[in-house]
Amino acid sequence: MIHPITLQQGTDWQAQAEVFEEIFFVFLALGTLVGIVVVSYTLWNVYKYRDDGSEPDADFDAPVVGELPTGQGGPKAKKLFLSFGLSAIVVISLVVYAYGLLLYVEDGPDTGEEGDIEITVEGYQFGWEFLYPNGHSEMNELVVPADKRIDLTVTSRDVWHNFGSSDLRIKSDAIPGETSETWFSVSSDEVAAQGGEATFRVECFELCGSGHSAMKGQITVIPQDEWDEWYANTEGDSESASVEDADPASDTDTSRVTGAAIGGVGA
Ligand SMILES: [Cu+2]
Repeated sequence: MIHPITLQQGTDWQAQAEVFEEIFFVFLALGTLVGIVVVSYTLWNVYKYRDDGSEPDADFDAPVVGELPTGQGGPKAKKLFLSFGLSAIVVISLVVYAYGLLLYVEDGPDTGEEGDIEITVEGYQFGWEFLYPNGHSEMNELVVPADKRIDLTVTSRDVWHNFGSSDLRIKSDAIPGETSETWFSVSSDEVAAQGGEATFRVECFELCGSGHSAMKGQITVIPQDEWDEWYANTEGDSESASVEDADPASDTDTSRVTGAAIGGVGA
């Protein structure tokens, strides 16, 4: 039922996709159960109180359409309170349960001393720039290690965008001058299942201009050791980035400086 993408190896983490899947199935199961009970009980009563042509008992207190069956404390009142009571219990339990899970979706799992990887995502017409803590930036491809919690700070350098991946069930506004947060994590099991490199499509979910539908990117998840090596090789960028920081007028990298500054505020 649950796609293995979401399972976090050796931890009690639940990825967002897994949480949403769980909520969906709990609501589906309960809705089906309640539906079966209500429809069966209705049909049973339709049969029981059918008009069979005979005269009703003189003392039979037949319900009237639209009447609230209070029954003056009689058996009908018990049924009313029972059905209201059960409905209230079901609804309140679902609200508390779903709200608890959604709080978890907001906060993410506790990563302990391991720490997270914080990346700034900057949308632009028409693409995505990913800025790493060391100043390295990637266009349209976010390369991250497996089994790590990845924290994204999402913003935009021009118009409103919306960063998201349907596969990972993540989605976050990208608004100029503002930041929003989301997180995800992919297990090494999933990376192994996809042949050593798991890829997920990234799309823009806010109509942002003529190139909106082509505003695609990719999240690539690789094993931790491979990622460490890859990341170490991006170090050179950080020096050039800091040089560029000193010169915000430099044309192509103004955006990078802006992104880093916004990332700093958001962090
Ligand atoms: Cu867009």
